Amino acid sequence: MGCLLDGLVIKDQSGFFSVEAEDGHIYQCRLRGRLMEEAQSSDLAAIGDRVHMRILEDGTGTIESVAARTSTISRAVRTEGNRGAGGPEREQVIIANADQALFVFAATQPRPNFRLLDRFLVSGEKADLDHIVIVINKIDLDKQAKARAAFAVYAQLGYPMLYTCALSGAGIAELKARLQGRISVFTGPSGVGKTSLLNCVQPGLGRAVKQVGRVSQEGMHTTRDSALIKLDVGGYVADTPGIRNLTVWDVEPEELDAYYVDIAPYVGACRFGDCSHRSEPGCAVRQAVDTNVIHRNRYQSYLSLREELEQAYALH
Ligand SMILES: Nc1nc2c(ncn2[C@@H]2O[C@H](COP(=O)(O)OP(=O)(O)O)[C@@H](O)[C@H]2O)c(=O)[nH]1
Ligand SMILES: [Mg+2]
Ligand SMILES: [Zn+2]
Repeated sequence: MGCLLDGLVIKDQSGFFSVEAEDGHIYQCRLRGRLMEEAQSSDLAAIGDRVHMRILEDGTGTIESVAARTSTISRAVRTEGNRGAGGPEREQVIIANADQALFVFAATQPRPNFRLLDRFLVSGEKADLDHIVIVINKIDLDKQAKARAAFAVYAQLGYPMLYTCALSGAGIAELKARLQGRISVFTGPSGVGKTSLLNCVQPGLGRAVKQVGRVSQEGMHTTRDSALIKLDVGGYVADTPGIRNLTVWDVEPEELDAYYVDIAPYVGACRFGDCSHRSEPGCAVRQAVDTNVIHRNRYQSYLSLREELEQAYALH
């Protein structure tokens, strides 16, 4: 009844999957019926998934099983039919098995938004990615190395930093080496030079990875199609509308401290197990802030994001 092959899901068009077999051939696949029924609370297959497919006589395939994921970037979405008003949430998997995320900011023009970077980092930590890289582009505009100084706190946290210039090609070899052989998420605010950088890595790559969310004139997402774009050097870059608006709404307020890598080590030393690190006595996190072991800006960022998450949860 048809041969079984292993493959990688490289495209998801509203439930029609393109699966790349190990020999490079791409099969159009659907989920096997029984798998569809199980796909209620979370997406059963997503780009990046390693699957087992059965090849049918007409050359298409059915996805028979999906391998356990090493990482999942997802977001909570309202179940359809409720028009976003109440109803249970389901998990929408944006990408499975991503090896790394590269968060791109400009040294200036636009000025770096560190709160947004912190949100990205929380998402990356929550997804349990192997590598989280910060890319600072437009270093040609950073004449006095002000941006480098402002980002220094993130270098101290241990995140790999890449300094690039899409105009001169500075740092591109390093970027390419980072992307090689991995499944990467490449995202950041608009105007920072993502498209330019990708075009430096590989001609035409910037066009292939649009990252625009494909929003129609009415402001509605017309599709949530997503794909993995293959790199000449090996590896893939994700092109998925969900990534651009990577939010942290599926992070519960109480777990947020675990995703601030500078705060997390102190949480266990707080007097109260459920310490929010705001005003409780015996808070080890606040003590670390007072002794400048945790950067004050990061602590403020944690507080404001926690506040936002609490308000969002209170609404449900
Ligand atoms: N000075 C300078 N400008 C850059 C650099 N990279 C991109 N740009 C410019 O920044 C603008 C936005 O770039 P683009 O790649 O479209 O950004 P995206 O929105 O992140 O994809 C364009 O005008 C680019 O020419 C850089 O390294 N240095
Ligand atoms: Mg762009
Ligand atoms: Zn505390």
